[in-house]
Amino acid sequence: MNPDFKLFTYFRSSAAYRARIALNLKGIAPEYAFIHLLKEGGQQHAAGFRKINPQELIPALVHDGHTLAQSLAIIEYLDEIKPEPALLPRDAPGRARVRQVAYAIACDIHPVNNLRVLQYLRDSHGLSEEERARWQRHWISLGFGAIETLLTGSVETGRYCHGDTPTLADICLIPQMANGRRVNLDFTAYPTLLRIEKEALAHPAFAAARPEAQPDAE
Ligand SMILES: N[C@@H](CCC(=O)N[C@@H](CS)C(=O)NCC(=O)O)C(=O)O
Repeated sequence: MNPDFKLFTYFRSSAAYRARIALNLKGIAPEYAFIHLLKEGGQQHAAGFRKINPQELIPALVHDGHTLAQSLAIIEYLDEIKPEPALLPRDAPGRARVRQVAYAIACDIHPVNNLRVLQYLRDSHGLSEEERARWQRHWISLGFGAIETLLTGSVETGRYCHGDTPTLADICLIPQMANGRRVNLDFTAYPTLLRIEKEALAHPAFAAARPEAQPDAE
């Protein structure tokens, strides 16, 4: 364990899953602080955690006197303080392409399916569990359809989303695919995503970051 790094995480959180993959790829084994998103009305809303992240979202990372939140900011921070292995390509068009995939997931798919959104749909609009799952499938499939087209049509796609090594794009993709599986998304239309997922989950850094491999898994 590397006690210089402390990650606030929850096994089922796909944003925390991104941070866990990045830490594993960098060979950093942080101390974990587990924040249960459902127990006690959601431990992310407790006063103690609000001081860590006023957004009341995980992940958060404490390192070297800095308290960071937002998974992509955390991952780029890790990439800057420990540049190898690089999580972004060296060339500007490559970096833009990797970020395009990452943001399509982190900015467009994930936010509308977040726990607090689903709780609002339940509490203020009376949506049932199945209606909320259908909502999630709708937004995930819309995003995955575009990403599948982008990746399949590009010579820059390799064993991973960009070339033959994991990047920020894969770090966002694999957790989002896990979320899709939780709501029984049909993956038939995404053969390239499935191929990349298989490749990634054979990588120890991704395998060790899976929700079911976490100490707080239920
Ligand atoms: N854009 C943020 C999203 C963070 C986020 O939404 N985390 C979720 C778990 S995946 C969360 O903490 N949800 C708690 C809630 O909705 O109350 C990031 O990338 O870190």
